[in-house]
Amino acid sequence: SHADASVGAPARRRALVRRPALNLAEGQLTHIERSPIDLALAVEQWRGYLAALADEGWDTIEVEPALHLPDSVFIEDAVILFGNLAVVASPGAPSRRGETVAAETAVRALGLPVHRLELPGTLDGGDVLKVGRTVYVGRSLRTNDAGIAQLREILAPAGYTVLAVPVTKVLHLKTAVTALPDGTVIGYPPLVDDPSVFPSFLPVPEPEGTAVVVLDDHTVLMSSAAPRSAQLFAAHGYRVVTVDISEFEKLEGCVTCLSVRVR
Ligand code: CIR
Repeated sequence: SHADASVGAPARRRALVRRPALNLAEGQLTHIERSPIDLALAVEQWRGYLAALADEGWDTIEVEPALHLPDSVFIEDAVILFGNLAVVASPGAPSRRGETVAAETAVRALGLPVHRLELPGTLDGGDVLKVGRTVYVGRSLRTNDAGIAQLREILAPAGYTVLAVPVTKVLHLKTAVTALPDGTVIGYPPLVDDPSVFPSFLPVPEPEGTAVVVLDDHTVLMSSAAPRSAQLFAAHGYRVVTVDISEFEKLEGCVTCLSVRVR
């Protein structure tokens, strides 16, 4: 017999990421005022985000960079995974439509079955919140009814229920709400249109505290800009990993949009 080095080592998981564009500072803004972006700092923060994922057992796979598509770093908007099913988005902002080509190539390279949403339907991945087999989709400035209907048709055979929810106060549904590992939906109440659509809702005290990436059943990744929300999650028994993503927050981005987790 021989020693097996993999025994006892937890399997590493994977996430898609995309390096920031050179013209990141020209990214879309809808609800906040433009403030100067430090590109070097943004790249450093992006590397810090990758390092935090790596420390937590996640390997990152780089989607081919799109150095002149300013919002391409927000890869979550371009492709959505449901188990091993991939859905290529139909970006609501014309400036972002070029982002899906390489995102599709990346999920095909993973060997996943791929579906594609088509215009006139629009849907951004940031509007999609999965909680078990329920998929909440924000009806927003980026995501329309036709996009939601296409997604519902794709997901029905896989046993997912798609529920459209209103989003008027923020860019994307996941700017307002995400979910803890146990399925509790969290959100900063002034930004949430209708918290009553979620069976279990926990208010957080800061706008940057609404976004968590579930790293495992006990651990979440979140912005360092929301320390009181981090304390709240710790009080609920979670281990919290924080990253500084200030340059991306200035562009209405958050921790979730910087990667697509392959589960
Ligand atoms: C945009 O307006 O499209 C980008 N500046 C921000 C996208 C953030 N993505 C997300 O919340 N999923």
